Amino acid sequence: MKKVTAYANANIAVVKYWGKSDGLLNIPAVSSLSMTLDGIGTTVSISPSPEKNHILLTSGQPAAKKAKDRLDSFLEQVRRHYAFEKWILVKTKSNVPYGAGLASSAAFFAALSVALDAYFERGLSLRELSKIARLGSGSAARSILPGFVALPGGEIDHDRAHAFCVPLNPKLQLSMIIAVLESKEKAISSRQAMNSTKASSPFFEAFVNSSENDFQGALSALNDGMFADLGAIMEHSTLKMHATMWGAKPGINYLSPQTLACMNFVQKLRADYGPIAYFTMDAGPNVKILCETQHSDLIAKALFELKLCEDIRVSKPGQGAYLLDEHLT
Ligand code: 2P0
Repeated sequence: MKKVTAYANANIAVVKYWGKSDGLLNIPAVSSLSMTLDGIGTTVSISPSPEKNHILLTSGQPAAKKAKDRLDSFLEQVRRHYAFEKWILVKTKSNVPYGAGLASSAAFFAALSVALDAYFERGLSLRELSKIARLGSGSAARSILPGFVALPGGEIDHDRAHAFCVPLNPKLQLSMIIAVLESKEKAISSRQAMNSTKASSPFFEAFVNSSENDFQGALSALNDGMFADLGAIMEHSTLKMHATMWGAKPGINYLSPQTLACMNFVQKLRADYGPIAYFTMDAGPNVKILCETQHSDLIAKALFELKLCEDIRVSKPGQGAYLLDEHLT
């Protein structure tokens, strides 16, 4: 029986994607920039389905209806662009908590796209794979690629909305510390929250209009090796994104008291030691801290001593999505 397996790392946005310019094609309203993590991600195996429908097993168990419906609509979309006829069994296993703002859907759809390509023997380019992954999840388009990755957004079509690798000045040796404060699934999905923000927040237009400046600034900071500039842009983009959500009707809040305590911790680090660490948060309370690798162990240790975290992971820039020889059972 034919089996294909792929793995993709999660990624964390430095310049945030929030809102879509095209909901059907899942094209982001703004350009975004992320770091692909190392060793934090999802494996996906594909084999023929024994039934006349697709099947999704998560860690060996039938997936929740919401996840299965999302898989079905993704496969339907993919079929429209890259025709295929078969029913498939998708098995997935992740070391990222699902739906907790830790980019689990990015890793899943990136791995699934690479696995589908191999399963149907298409030999698609990374550019095409990124476009397919984007149909599943905007952030997944970035997890196809390694290191620092950009995804253009705005009024662009399907062909142009693919990720590309961003050159990094070799003097920048960066790490991301993941402070897992809560690993339970969020009450409102990013997709719902984005759509509601776009429809009702008076701040959304300002977020979109000011994002290109953040994006260009981050590209320059990476190219010029300016860590403090990159970190400041990341915090600015993050806080604007959350402020935009707070302005939705009803307001959307993903942050918790522990999130604010972590943000204060990072600000205190800078007050005491200079520009060594910057925070970002996604669609959940968990905090990610960007730092230079030389400081990552000390910062992680100080964070641990705060006793706020369920788990702390430290990650360097990781590889793009790739095929594996071993399959999920
Ligand atoms: C990002 N996030 O740039 C932003 C920042 C969360 C906050 O992309 O609707 O799962 O599937 O395209 O990619 C999370 O949203 O949303 C996300 P869809 P996605 O990483």
